[in-house]
Amino acid sequence: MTVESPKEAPVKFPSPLVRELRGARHVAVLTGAGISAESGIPTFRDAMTGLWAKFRPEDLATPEAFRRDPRRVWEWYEWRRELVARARPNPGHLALVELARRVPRMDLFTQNVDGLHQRAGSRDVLELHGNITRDRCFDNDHPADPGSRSEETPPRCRRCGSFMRPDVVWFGERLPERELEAAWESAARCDLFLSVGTSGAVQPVASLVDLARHGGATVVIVNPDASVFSARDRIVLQGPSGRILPALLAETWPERRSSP
Ligand code: BJW
Repeated sequence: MTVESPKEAPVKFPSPLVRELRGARHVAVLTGAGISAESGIPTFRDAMTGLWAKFRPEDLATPEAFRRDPRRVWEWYEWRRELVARARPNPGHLALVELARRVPRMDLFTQNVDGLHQRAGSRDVLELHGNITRDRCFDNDHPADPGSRSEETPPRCRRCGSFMRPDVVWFGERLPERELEAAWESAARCDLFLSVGTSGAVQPVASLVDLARHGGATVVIVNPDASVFSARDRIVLQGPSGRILPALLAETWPERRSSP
């Protein structure tokens, strides 16, 4: 079933979804760039506004690109860091903080590197692709010296002299083991899996939704773009997450408006 959400009309959800969410013991949530779009952070693959509308990923988000032109890659990330620093969590991020209070167990794993879930108040967020606000060195993964950056662009590691780079996962790099294992375990065991604002184009994270389906979870997809929905998806909520998620919570727990 598909729920479409025209811009201003109130969103109505199928009652089986509301019942399943209300009764869920373990909810797993996967987020992608779309959840931060309403905070003003461009997604990667949206045709006109996406971060890669002007650049090819292999020119910027690979170790080879960094080796080829470290200054160019570093400056792209510095520009994005400024966007992130100015951004604020939106109602979609805040709804997930609230959802975690409503269900016995909720695991939140994100592909985003912007830290907006944590700034909204979510705890124990599993960052599968790292965090753009941190640096580590290219050759040895030494963390950045909290004191000061060296003057060069990119700055140099104080310990080994190699270039610093953002602490994110580029194409061809391994995802952090602890986070990936936890996400795998959660997707396989949850009873409801919520996928929010991701195109599902990037592995291995894209496989989590299949894992959840095979494990018997109810899979719910939230995205304004119908092309990401698969025929296997029983419940799709078409619209921006900053609108859909708060409305879903309000309908599932109507009593929460009057609770302190
Ligand atoms: C809204 C909205 C609104 C808009 N509300 N929604 C198997 C098959 C084929 C290839 C591979 C494979 N396994 C691995 C690969 C290779 C590769 C890969 O997946 N390639 C594909 C392109 C085919 N994967 C890797 O290389 C990964 N590493 C790996 O597998 O290592 C193995 C290994 C083993 C042993 C030794 C060494 C290695 C690493 C992947 C790293 C991805 N990194 C990036 C960059 C991070 C740093 C940075 O930020 O710069 O992560 S790429 C980029 O894509 C970023 C994102 O996290 C990721 C996913 O994108 P996301 O979040 O889905 O964004 P979009 O833009 O695609 O979609 C946004 C969605 O939001 C859209 O659908 C909109 O409609 C929607 N939206 N507004 C809700 N308001």
